[in-house]
Amino acid sequence: MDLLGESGGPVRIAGRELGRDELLGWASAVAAEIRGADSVAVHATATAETVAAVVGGVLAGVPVVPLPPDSGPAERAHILGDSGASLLLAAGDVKPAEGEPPLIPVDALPRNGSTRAQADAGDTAMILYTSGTTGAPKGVLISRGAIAAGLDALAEAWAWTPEDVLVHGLPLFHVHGLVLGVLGALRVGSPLVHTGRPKPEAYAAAAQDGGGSLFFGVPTVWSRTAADPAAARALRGARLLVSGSAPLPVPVFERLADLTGHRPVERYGMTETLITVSARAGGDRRPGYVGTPLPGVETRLAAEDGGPVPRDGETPGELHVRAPLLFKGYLNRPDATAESFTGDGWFRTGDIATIGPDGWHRIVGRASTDLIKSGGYRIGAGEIENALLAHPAVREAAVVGTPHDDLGEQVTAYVVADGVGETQLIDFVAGSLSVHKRPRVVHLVDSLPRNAMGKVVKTRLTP
Ligand code: MCA
Ligand code: AMP
Repeated sequence: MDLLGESGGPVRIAGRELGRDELLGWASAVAAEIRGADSVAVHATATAETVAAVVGGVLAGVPVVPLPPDSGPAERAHILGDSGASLLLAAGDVKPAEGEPPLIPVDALPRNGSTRAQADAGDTAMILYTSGTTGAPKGVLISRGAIAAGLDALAEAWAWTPEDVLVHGLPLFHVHGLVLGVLGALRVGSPLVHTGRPKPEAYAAAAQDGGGSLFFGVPTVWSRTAADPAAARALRGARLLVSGSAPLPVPVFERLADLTGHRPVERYGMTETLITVSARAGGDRRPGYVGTPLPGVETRLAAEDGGPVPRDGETPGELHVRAPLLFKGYLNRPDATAESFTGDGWFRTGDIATIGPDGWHRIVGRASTDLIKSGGYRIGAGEIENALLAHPAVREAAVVGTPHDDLGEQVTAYVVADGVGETQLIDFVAGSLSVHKRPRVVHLVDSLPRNAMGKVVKTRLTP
């Protein structure tokens, strides 16, 4: 099955513009290099090389494993080792570390390839690494069919057509920036302007000079835009502003609506489920609500004992979803895959929601304090605790998300340690994990609050 649409506009990224034919010719040359591989890793900078490499994987029918380019050595080694990727696709100036797969220098490949392989809807297109509450990130297996179904549902919900010009500056190693933001444009056929980073002034310039009509951002991007009236006003000519990956604060929704003249469309999803719930281009948009299920998606709420929860718009429960766009499972983790589904086949999102009689969903929180959302990034407390505990001076560590005006939540660590300072610990974590996983705040404390079983009670953590 084909993931890409039959025709489409150019991709502009990092100051380069690739026409459709040039992109497909280049990606086909990548496909010729990787054909038959079990999976390939892509050093996923926001560049044309990344787009060509990912599309090359799609054309070759080879699963792509995007590597966050700033991931520290421990995280990178885990992703490469766990995925078993046999090749690394990157620009030629990237030097693989010892033990890493051999490099295919994407920039050195010709732009006139023609390799295409047959692939089925059930074949894995992407393996996206995402954090759980404990341990190292898990590889989420996403099929071609799920991506196609997810993108088609969004195109319908947002009236997204080749007439749109999609603009965003999100990272190319998550569902938001890569699946929606690159494959979405290539499937729908709309031109894409990637702004490098998602800065308000870059969005404003793309609206005015690039004809941008459809804009994607995480709430941090929209809150920064709302704080920059000149940039926000430049978006008045847009068609649709879409927010997702984390809760959009109501005051940001309202300020953005005042300045841009657009009530943003909010949508909710996960790496494991793609986007499942959204407001519609042609319908109502309500601050604080993420909309109604996309075509083909079923949702329900479950109480703590698994029992049903009324759809009264008030009673919260854990959100469960069932849909053709769900993931195939976690790579090498049948136990974790089984645990994430109920006995009757629904995926447990771990998010707490309400559903109104009219079907509108509101996300009110998460079941676990151990998953943090900072700037739209999903961060597992356990992974950071383990990184801190690797420091010889650290005896105990507990990590939580605390409110942050710009990022939604910030990573905050409580640490029992001897003779080490806060900054040293932040730098130590930065030495093994990605930039956004570094604690912003470290509290050195004498002890951690524990219950009778000896388990840390995170709700009782205070500086
Ligand atoms: C960061 N910095 C730090 C620390 N952390 N410095 C000291 N201590 C720390 N602990 C540095 C950074 O390196 C950066 O430096 C500077 O502080 C500012 O960082 P930050 O505040 O994080 O801002 P930013 O770099 O501008 O990033 C904000 C961002 C980013 C652009 C919104 O968080 C982002 O791209 N988020 C998108 C995440 C995303 O795509 N999620 C989708 C997941 P310097 O300036 O020197 O670099 S997919 C998903 O969720 C689903 C499916 C869905 O629903 O979409
Ligand atoms: P990730 O797997 O990185 O995509 O993170 C998925 C998580 O992001 C979900 O489980 C939610 O907790 C959160 N999330 C995504 N979109 C929204 C939204 N619109 N409102 C609130 N939370 C969201």
